[in-house]
Amino acid sequence: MRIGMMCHASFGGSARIGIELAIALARRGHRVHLFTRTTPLVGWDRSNGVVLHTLLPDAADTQHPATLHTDWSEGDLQRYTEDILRVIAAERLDVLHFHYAVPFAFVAQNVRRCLGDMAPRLVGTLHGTDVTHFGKDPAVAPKLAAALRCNDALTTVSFSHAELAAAAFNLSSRPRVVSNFIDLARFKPCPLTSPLSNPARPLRIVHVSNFRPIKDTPSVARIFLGIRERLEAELWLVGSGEDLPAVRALLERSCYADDVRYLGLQRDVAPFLRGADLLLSTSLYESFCMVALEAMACGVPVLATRVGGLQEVVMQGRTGLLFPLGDNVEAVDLAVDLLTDPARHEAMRQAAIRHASEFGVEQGVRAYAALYQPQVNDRVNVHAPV
Ligand code: GMT
Repeated sequence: MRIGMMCHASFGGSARIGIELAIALARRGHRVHLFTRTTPLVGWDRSNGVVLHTLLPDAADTQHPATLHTDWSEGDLQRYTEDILRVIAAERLDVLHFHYAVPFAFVAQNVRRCLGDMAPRLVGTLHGTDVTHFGKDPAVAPKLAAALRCNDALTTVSFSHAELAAAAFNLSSRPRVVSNFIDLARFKPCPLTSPLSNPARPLRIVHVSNFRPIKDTPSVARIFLGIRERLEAELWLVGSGEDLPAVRALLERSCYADDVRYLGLQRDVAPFLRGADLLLSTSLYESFCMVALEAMACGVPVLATRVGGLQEVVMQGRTGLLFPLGDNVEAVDLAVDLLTDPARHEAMRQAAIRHASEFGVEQGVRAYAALYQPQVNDRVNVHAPV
């Protein structure tokens, strides 16, 4: 097939899924065009077989790399749409698929407006704050809902997020669920023995995020300090973002400041996950939580808030432990119990590896490729006037 893919270029799960899907489809012999604002920051290699179309030179993007650039100017949107229309005409694209609705659902809507039924099959994937943030914004939500109705198929990454999306945009049916996927060749445990059986190093808790308020990273600090009062442990913080200075200040005021490592933004988080005993996620909401899946694939149990799609990604009590949002005391108790029980930790680690093996690239590619074929029943939204 001839496929166009739109996604953000920054760090972040939706960009990674869009880019990895594009590359995987190209490897399977499809002709794939990727449309991004600037060159993707993660996972991009010119020899990957995907044709990259960027709107701007890389130096023109001055936003923090962990931020999704959603507020495009009208001019940028128009030029991006025109570039895509040119490629559709020249290459006769069969499919145009976006990952993350803002601003790409509006581009798909423009394509529908220009080409009507001659448009390629339009597929949209909702990822997170495109629903939870923009779906609540009265200035954006109605327009976004109208744009989403232009798609032939709409998907999202978990059942709980599908429910939220249907309510936020008043959709006639829930988006289909296509789970996120990871490269299991990259996210794998090493060595295959429990890190807990290595007395030579302290227990290691890792947190990976973009340190936005939705990640509630001050709770990462508080939970770690609670654990540290009861156990020798260190905290690895991977990533960067607006709340990192406050988190750092909180940790540096404590007597365990020397037990924290600040590792910054990393293109490849696998080595940091692999060296950890526990992944800690304190998000107020996650539609999925890619890093939870990546950690499990590396043999690292997850301790996370019981929110959104995390309840589908982590098997409670088997591949990780979920605690009620805001109950940091419970989180500390759960962590200490697990980290002081090597047999239970090892069982959880093995279960996590097995469970994550069901989320390989092949599964994701197969599910999306099926959606690219026109089907009678999959029109979540019959075309409304645009
Ligand atoms: O929605 C966002 O805030 C950003 C988005 C992204 O591009 O990283 O994250 C969402 O999509 C990821 C990939 O599907 C999910 O793993 C994240 O859970 C989700 N974030 C939220 O729901 C807050």
